[in-house]
Amino acid sequence: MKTTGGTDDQKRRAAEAAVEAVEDEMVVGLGTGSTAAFAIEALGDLVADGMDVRGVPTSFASRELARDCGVPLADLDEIDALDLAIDGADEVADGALVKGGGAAHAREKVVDAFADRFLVVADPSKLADELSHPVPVEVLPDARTTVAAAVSDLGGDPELRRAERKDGPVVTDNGNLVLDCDFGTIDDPGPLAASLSSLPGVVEHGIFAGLADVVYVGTDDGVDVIE
Ligand code: ABF
Repeated sequence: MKTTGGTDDQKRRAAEAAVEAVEDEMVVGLGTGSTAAFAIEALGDLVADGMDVRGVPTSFASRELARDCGVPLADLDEIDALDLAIDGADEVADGALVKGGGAAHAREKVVDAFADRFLVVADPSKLADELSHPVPVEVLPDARTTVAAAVSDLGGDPELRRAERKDGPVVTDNGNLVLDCDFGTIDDPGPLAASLSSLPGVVEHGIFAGLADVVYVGTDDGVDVIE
């Protein structure tokens, strides 16, 4: 699935602007995806300069990158508080997000929601007037057909996410499957989010409504900050 249309420079600018909010002794949620990766690298630079920071990864990929960048890690269940989370998005509209292009949205939502402040890093291709990106829904493998039927009843068009380079479905870090559910334009994300959450077999969906505190949008010559 295509997760981005922005340039690396745009993503790096957004990520580095968000990392300016990091202070000594903070615990920081580490997002997943190519934009959040630039934030992890910038955090590694701060650690190399002597800052005392720990990161809580949202995926196997962000854990591995943080290790490579020298960012000390903590697990969510061993910390009392999380100062910041810095994470990407597939689409941003009026403060609401669709996430899950990296199939990491279940852990991302736990970490991003727990953080005192959730900073979104994005490029201009992610901005929209209304959400319309297909909503990733992580499902227990056995619930794939029942959830797909329920999504259809809600007006969505579910499609099992398949691995690009392998024959078979994408399997999440949690051992589950992902249904990408096209609802067309989502006029009001809150009620749809609640409906999806209520379906038996749904582990988590990619609508993040009311969670983001700030959106940093990297452009060709700077960063737009949306609060
Ligand atoms: C993760 O990575 C996802 O929730 C989101 O889907 C995706 C964004 O990736 P990128 O920054 O590469 O566009 O944050």
